[in-house]
Amino acid sequence: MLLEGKKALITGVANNKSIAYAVAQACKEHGARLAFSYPGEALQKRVEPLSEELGGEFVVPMDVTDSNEIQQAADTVAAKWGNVDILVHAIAFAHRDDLKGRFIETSREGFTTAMDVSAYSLVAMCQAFEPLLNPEASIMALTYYGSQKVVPNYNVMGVAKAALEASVRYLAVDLGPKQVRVNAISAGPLKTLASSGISGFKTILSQIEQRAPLQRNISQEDVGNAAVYLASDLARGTTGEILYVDSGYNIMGL
Ligand code: NAD
Ligand code: 0WE
Repeated sequence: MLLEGKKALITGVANNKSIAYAVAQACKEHGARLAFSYPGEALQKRVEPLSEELGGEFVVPMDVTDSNEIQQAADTVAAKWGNVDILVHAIAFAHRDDLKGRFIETSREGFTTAMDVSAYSLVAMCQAFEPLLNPEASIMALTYYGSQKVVPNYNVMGVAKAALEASVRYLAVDLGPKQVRVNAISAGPLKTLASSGISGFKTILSQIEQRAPLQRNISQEDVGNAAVYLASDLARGTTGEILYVDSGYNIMGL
């Protein structure tokens, strides 16, 4: 088992379609021990039963816009486990109105919100959890191709994901001397809570089927398996990397 006894804190589980849920499931299958974070009481009611289902050991509140809450979550993990091997960042948020229409109309507040929740939060988490990270720990974030090329309507989230990916590289350098690795998985489009109600999402899915080398969309399980690889010692030579799990779509020029 690739992750035998490794302790994984999973953020971003909202329901059983969440990418984080598939990552947790795959880590569990490979022997990892799990804990889950959630932002606010509304999500607690959703996360607790899913944690039970996956054999999670505890759940902890962590709204990433609140530095105190991130520190308290790190303190809880320190008290429960003493240290941690795997951190999964699967968090993004922009105002719904900012995910349509012209990017040029993004407000200062909308830009700040998207950057804070979707990019800075990885830095804040690494800061708070640094003292708990075991040697050879693996940190990973979820990103999307809209950081590299313009995807209609992804708008301010594309900018936030570009900042997230650059943060992965700078964090990899800071944590490298401890043999802690920081990477991101750039996942192809998936039906989740975060993609529901996005105008043009079905068109994006059908473009992948038509244009991607593998001529199919990816599954949550595909991302879970890639996450197991990055979390495991098989990837001990890889840090600061963006691993595309997108049926090869990103390599195409036309
Ligand atoms: P999801 O809605 O299941 O997960 C998003 C999570 O972000 C939710 O669990 C939500 O609670 C959490 N979140 C939002 N604001 C938060 C805050 N302030 N503090 C803590 N948590 C907060 O959707 P998903 O598609 O599984 O998204 C997970 C990650 O995958 C995101 O980073 C997203 O950008 C990325 N991603 C998604 C797709 C896709 O097509 N669905 C593709 C590539 C990357
Ligand atoms: O990262 C994402 C989704 C991020 C997201 C989604 C929402 C919807 C609900 C961030 N904030 C919010 N805020 C809400 O109120 N993806 C990669 C999925 C996604 O979202 C898109 C996409 C794709 C793909 C938005 C526009 C165009 C394509």
